[in-house]
Parts: sequence; structure tokens; C-alpha cells
Amino acid sequence: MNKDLISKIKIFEEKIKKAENIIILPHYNPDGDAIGSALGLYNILINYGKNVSVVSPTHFPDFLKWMPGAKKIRALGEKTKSDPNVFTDADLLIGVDFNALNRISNVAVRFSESNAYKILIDHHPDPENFTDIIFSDTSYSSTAEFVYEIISNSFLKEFLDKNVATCLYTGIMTDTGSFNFNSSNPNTYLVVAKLLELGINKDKIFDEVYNSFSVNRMRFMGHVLLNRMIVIPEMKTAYIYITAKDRKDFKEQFGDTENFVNMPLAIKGIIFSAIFIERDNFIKISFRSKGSFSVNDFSQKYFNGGGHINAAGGESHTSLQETTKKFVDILQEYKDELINYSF
Ligand SMILES: [Mn+2]
Repeated sequence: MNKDLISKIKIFEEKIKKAENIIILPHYNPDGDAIGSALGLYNILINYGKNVSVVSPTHFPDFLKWMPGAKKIRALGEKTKSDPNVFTDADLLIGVDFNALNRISNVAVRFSESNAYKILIDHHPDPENFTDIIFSDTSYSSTAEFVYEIISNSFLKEFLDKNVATCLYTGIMTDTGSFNFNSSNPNTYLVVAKLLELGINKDKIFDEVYNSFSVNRMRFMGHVLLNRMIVIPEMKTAYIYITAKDRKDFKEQFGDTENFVNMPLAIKGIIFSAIFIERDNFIKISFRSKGSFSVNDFSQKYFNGGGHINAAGGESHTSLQETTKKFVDILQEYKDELINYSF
């Protein structure tokens, strides 16, 4: 382990020991890695006897609600922008799985104004400097894997148990699409081996996360694949659009459109996929790619977003139709890069 990481872990240990009230924060609309990392830390700090809570800027998906500690998560909403008390009593804030203040939009101001000591643990590229220390390393599959690395090299190691391991495994599993991407680093499997030794039931975790759809969600998916997916084979690209009416017709529940964006990548020859969802005030966008084509760059440049090389988010404030037209027009500029992509 490098010196820098060792010295940061020392600070982490000191701050944990000293803290009287710790709040752990995932990003808004948290995914399995954000909640898994937050609850992994939460459970180990509970085991150590700390006063700790997880505050999520927004709701989190039902398929994560079985996780140990999930019922204790305080999920906020946009209204909390005006709640001055969110972090009042905390003397240590730990952000997980985000690299910029705007990823906790509705509590960003409260977070920066808080006098608490701030730690960030993340694996996204180019983190902003808004905490006292940053654990940032893109070589980890997931923030959960990084959290394991930190706690297993600290005094907290002795408080690792099955609950902690279950949460961290969920983070690694979901951020790698069950070890289909983001998971070429051997360290990921060394960590998974350690988590298995702690007694996790990996088959059950998979079942809880992935086999938990409602009938409506399955029919919604069928509709989307049949009627809302546009394939552009000469660009090795496919995209999906979802209208506000679609969401209403299929009684969309929070999290229902999760993973839709990955589906076109299952088509032979498709290496770039996008989804455009008509939300109440804007178009929510996600991008996925295979190999060398960077959706992080693509989204940063044209759709006010970012993320990782193969997975990124974005947004648009024009109509759904205009947004997809813009997307298709821009694609032309990337023709060579798309056709000559490499794994
Ligand atoms: Mn992550």
C-alpha cells in the first residue's frame, strides 16, 4: 500500500475515534454502491459502538431496502434545501461514491457550511476538492471495494462481520454488473474472497437485488424494448427514449428504469447505448459503452454530466425530441471512434 494511503488511513482512524456524531452520506438517487458503501461503514461503526447515521439526499430503490441497516437510513428530499438542521450535530461527515458537491445537490450547501470534519471515499475520476481529506482511486471497481481496503487496514478490521460484508459485497456486485465490467483488477476478487470468508450469502444477495421486479416493471421493460429502442447499427449505437406518458401508463415506481440503459449493449455489435427519460422538469440521460469509447467525455462535452469511461449520466433541458435529435446529430462526429473502438 502506498504511503499516502497509509497516512490518510491514520487520519481516518483518529477522526473516527474522536467523533461523537458521525453522518455518512451517499449521492442523490443512490445506487447499490452508494448505499452498500454507506451501510458497510454504518454497520462497522455501529459494531465499534459509535453514534452514527446514514443520511441519503433522496429516496433509494426498493431493491436495496433488505440490506442490514437500510431501515435506519434517513432519506431526505428537495425540501431539505431549506432545513438548516440536517448536519447540525455532526462532527464527522463521510461522503461515499461521489466526486462533486452537485452530486448531493439538495444538501450541498449544508454540507459545505457544516463545521464537521469531512472525509470523502470515492472511485470516480477528477474529484473536486470539497472535503478535508479525499480517498480517491479509480482503480477500484466500486467505492465499496475501496471502503473494504480502508477498514481492513485500520483498527476497525476487528469489527468486520457478516452484515458489513453483505453491504460491501452488494456495492461491488452492483457496480460491476455482477462482475461483467469494471472488474478486471485482481484485487476485486481478493476482497470478494475475504467477504465470502465473513459468511455472506452471495446467491441470496443477487436474488434480493436482481430478482425483485414488479409485474408492471417487467411489462414496462417489454414496451420499452419493443417500441422505444432505436438501433443505429452503422454507428454501433442504440438508444431508448421514455416519455412521461410511458412512465404513467406503466405506473412507474422509483428505480423501475434502472438498468434499462444496459439492455441495448446485449445486441451483437452495439457498443454505445443511451437512455433519455422525460422527467418532470428535464430529460434525464444515462450512457453506457464497451471498451475504449468514453461516455464520460461524451457526456461532459454535450450533456452536462459525467461519470466513468463506460458509464455516465447527463441531463438536458430541452424537449425529449430535441434531445434525441441532438444526440443523433452529434453521433456523426464520433463515427470513427465508434467504429474503431477496441476492448
Ligand atoms: Mn460507485
